[in-house]
Amino acid sequence: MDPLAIDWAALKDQAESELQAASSLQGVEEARVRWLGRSGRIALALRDVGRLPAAERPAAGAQGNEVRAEVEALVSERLSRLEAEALHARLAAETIDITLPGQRPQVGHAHPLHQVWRDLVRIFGELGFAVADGPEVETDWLNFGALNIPEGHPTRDAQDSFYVADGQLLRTQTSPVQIRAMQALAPALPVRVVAPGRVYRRDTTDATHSAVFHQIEGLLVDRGIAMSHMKGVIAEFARRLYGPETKIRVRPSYFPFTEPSGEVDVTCVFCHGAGCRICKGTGWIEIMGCGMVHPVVLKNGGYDPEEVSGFAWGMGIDRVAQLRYGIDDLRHFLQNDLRFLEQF
Ligand code: 2NM
Repeated sequence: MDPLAIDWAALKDQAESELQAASSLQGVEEARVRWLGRSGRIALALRDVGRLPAAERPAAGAQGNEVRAEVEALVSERLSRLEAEALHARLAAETIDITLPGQRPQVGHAHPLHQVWRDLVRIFGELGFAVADGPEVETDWLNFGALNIPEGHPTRDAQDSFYVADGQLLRTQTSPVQIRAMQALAPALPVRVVAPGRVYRRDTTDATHSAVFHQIEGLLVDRGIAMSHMKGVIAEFARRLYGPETKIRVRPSYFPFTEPSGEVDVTCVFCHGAGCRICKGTGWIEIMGCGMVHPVVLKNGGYDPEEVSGFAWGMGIDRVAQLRYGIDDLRHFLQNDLRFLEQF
């Protein structure tokens, strides 16, 4: 072979094998510069074409241009292959396994006492009673006086109240809310409210007593209200709370703000009246106190006891919750121990 002849086929083979060996985009770029750059192997070889005998130049030049086009094509082919491989690798690496269990968010729930609170409010709501509320720090007058509990009355001693200042105290019952409701509504009729809430009495805390507990009291005032209405409402409430077979009985009792007054028992929710440990063999469980609103209380609420009458009742929310969940110690409800609370 002519010592000046250019072996284009060999150049092309060498370029091809270097490009095949380039395994990264950077490697291909380096090979491109090496072969196709301004002083790359192909440019240099094309320069050599000028030193060939004139007769050989056109063919050698044409062959050189062809090889350059082929190497250019090889470069772009190699680039797109490597780009495709990189994309596939990325897609494989970024795959998420949708069958893996996710991380569940921790969802909280209402305190067991509040679950019972909401149930009771819902049932009375279905029976037509609106919710009323009032402050936990009350005046002596609304907590006691207006409710027919004058100074010196033994009921005051029994509640051994927490007085704060200026004749104010932590309410010992939610009844002052009922007085407030009457005063706000009078002379409109009917008054049909329940007052759920936290109350305070200076009790020595033990399994069955707490200085802080919860009550829901109800009040209905209208013309011509009799005890039969009271028993009907309470019986329906008991059926909705404990089931359609539930019966009630009302025993005589005493409250300063009602006359007559009664205690309401329901047939035992555990033995249905047969007698068990929970009802101490009686078949009955006490759930609330009730009575016909005392004329003095109606007057303090802004109503004329000659014109209207009403009934009221009060029950302990904590006690309903204790019965429902079988809790033997009231203090569990107040200690905020998650091991306890998470069970409800
Ligand atoms: C009870 C029992 C009986 C009661 C009375 C009143 C008011 F304000 F109307 F006079 N509110 N709640 C009442 C009656 C509460 O709790 C054992």
